[in-house]
Amino acid sequence: MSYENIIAEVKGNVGLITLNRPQALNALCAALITDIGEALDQFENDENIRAIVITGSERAFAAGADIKEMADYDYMDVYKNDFITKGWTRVASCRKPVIAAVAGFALGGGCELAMMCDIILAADTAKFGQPEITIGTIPGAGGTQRLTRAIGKSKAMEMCLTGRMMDAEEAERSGLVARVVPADSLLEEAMKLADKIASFSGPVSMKVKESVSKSYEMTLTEGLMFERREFHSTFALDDRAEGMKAFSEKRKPDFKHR
Ligand code: CO8
Repeated sequence: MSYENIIAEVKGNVGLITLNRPQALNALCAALITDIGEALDQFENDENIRAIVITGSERAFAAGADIKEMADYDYMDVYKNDFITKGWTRVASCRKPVIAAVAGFALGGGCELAMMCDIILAADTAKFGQPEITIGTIPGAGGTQRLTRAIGKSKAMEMCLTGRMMDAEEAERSGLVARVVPADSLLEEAMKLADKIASFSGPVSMKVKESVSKSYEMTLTEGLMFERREFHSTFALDDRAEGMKAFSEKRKPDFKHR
């Protein structure tokens, strides 16, 4: 499958999307967002894919929405078309686990794209920021919401109100990223992580993703009930029976992803 703005590849049981607009530091033009959505559709429809990695280049994961593309929009253009919502929500609505492997700049929409993923793995060169205020606008795809939930109000306010960038070490300390790795092993580490996830039962990892994601949306009581019902539902899976049987028989489980 070939795209203009991304490279989409299948590597074993992992779908890999590499943002590929080097001339614009992977700025997220509308066509690139459409490409990501189509690649995710393909990966979600492929039974053999059980984890997805989204990455950029050494220099930039993505330097934000394409400022040159949006510069001439007026209010009615963005309001009538519900600019941003279309296409963008595709990443957050993906049911399979998605890892963002971030090196270099993850700014504005780039930081928001990373935060729509389930796990952020950062190279030691990564820089996160919401610089929209410096160009007279505000984050529009989750920067004021997901960043605040990830790192807390004070730091999120500081970043969104000043546009300051956070380096990888601070991002890990603040809970924005899962782990920092040397830049030259970022993709290898991300693929290892994705392979590990893909080695487990596909429907079970989807249930884990759905349950953890619900913790953002529900009260604790509702979330605990949701989790318990999902836990109960795993008892309908062949993979749950196989996993527990294999443990008793001291062997590796042979998951069939059903
Ligand atoms: N949009 C369009 N082009 C960009 C962008 C961008 N966001 N970022 C970089 N580029 C282009 C530059 O214009 C330049 O192109 P050219 O060579 O033709 O002049 C090329 O990429 C290289 O960039 P620089 O020369 O500026 O490289 P530097 O290393 O000097 O600087 C920076 C790197 C600091 C990343 C700098 O490019 C920069 O500040 N970029 C803009 C960052 C920014 O403000 N991002 C937020 C954008 S607004 C946003 O994301 C709102 C999100 C809303 C949700 C998403 C809706 C789609």
